[in-house]
Amino acid sequence: MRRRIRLVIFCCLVYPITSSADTSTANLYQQHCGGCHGVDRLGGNGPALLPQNLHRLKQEAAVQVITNGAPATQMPPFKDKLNTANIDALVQYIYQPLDDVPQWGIEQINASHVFAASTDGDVAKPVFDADPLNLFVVVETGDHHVTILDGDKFEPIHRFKSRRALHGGPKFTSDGRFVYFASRDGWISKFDIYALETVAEVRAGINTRNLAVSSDNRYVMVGNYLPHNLVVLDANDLKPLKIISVDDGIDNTSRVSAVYDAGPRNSFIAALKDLTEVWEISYEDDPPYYGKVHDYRYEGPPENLGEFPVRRIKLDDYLDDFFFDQDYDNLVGAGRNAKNGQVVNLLVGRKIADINLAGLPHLGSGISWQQNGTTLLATPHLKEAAVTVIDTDNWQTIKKIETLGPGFFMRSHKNTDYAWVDVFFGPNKDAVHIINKNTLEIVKTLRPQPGKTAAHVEFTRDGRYALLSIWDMDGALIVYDAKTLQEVKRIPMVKPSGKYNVYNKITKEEGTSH
Ligand code: DHE
Repeated sequence: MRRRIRLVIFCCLVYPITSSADTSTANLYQQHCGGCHGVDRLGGNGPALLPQNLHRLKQEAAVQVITNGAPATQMPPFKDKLNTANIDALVQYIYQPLDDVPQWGIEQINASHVFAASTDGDVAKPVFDADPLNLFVVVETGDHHVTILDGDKFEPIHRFKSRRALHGGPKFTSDGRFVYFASRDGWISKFDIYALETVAEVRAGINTRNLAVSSDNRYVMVGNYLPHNLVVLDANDLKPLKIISVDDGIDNTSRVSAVYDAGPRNSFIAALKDLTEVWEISYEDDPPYYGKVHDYRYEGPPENLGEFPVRRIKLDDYLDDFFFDQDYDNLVGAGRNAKNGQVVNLLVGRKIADINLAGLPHLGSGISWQQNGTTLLATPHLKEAAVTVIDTDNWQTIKKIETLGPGFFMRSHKNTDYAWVDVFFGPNKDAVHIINKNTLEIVKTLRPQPGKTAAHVEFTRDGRYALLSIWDMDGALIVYDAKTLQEVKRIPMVKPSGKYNVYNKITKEEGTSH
């Protein structure tokens, strides 16, 4: 019988270690794993380690991950610190169910909610002089801060403490005034850029993937690893409106891999980890009929029961990672262990093509541009030293550009001839390639700070400058002239991860993530 969301007290989120585990393994876990995966196994910088979140990973594979690390993640190898018996014991430990599975329902979300109503909308215009649409929001993961940077003068105008471990791109309201952040431990924060103040916060999950904001600025949707659900928040005050449990209506639940706004369709699209399905959730007032909706799936005020219906698009394989084409008609993505990528057409609701995309793109890493009347898509790979370029007319790979190593991020802008791609992993992590979008050749490889990871580029609103991060506690944001490729300025920052230009984000510029 389906388990309804139950209430539990907050302390079980902090100390629910299994009583059955022997103390020495529990100590090992705390010593080596708890710092990232949570002392309670509920996730932190790393994902939650519970049987219900691990069922796609066989136990032998888990032994390999602990021994050798997980490619393309922050998971290091432990083979020099732990012997085989220790690793086996840890695997047994993380596949043990917790005595009490923590729940995070409407009641807990409401109890976590903070809303500073007095600062919301009181300020009619920005409290600073800079162009509010050419600001950069820079996430500094090194000390959990965010910097608001003037994109004309390249000077910080404000810096504030964020929640721990923000991950994924912050999302903006369509006028660029408000920005929303998600932390890996479920905190959603809304920041007023005009007033330079955080106006609302809520904890929407225990272990969260990311958030999306509806194009009509009314809703925020949060995708969670734990619980297995999607949470709809009111975008104004971040109050929870509805929880949508992610399940197949029979017995299987799923983690959410990521959720995105598909503005032209007035819907959110969610990629799932444990079901071979993609979900579309309409946010229209008069939503389309997607078929019978199971009432048990929802928690929230009764008046929201019929809203946010789910369309389940069934696939042959998992779709862990995807990006949209520029029209939002197609999803292009791949499963974590898939041999091929797939194109899912949202109009007809099924896979329409297989594509040669085996090396796993990082979510949101794909960009597009026009060439000779066709739209090209390009993405780096987490498992392959290459950038794949695809012609979207026929979904054929027209070129694999060899790089010095697997990469995380690729960025461009319609006003530049170049696309920038990092080499995030391996001995060349300090290298960044610059690719000519017309010839599809690497024209230059920069090494801005030898030995230090250089990654994630974002352009100014006019595309004249490219800003690149040095991912180090003693790091920097480096501003390049996007035409001459010469360094213009270096701004010290504490491990700046992503940076997001307000104008490029709200106009859905083709060279950046949406
Ligand atoms: Fe990310 C975006 C998933 C590891 C930094 N990453 C995203 C998004 C997803 C995702 C779902 C899109 C969310 C959005 O913008 O709405 N990331 C994953 C993974 O599955 C993976 C491989 C393993 C994991 O730990 O979850 C992973 N990501 C990392 C890192 O190790 C990085 C480099 C450092 C960190 O902060 O954890 C990292 N991811 C980022 C950044 C973005 C991102 C900076 C936003 C890019 C953008 O320009 O939009």
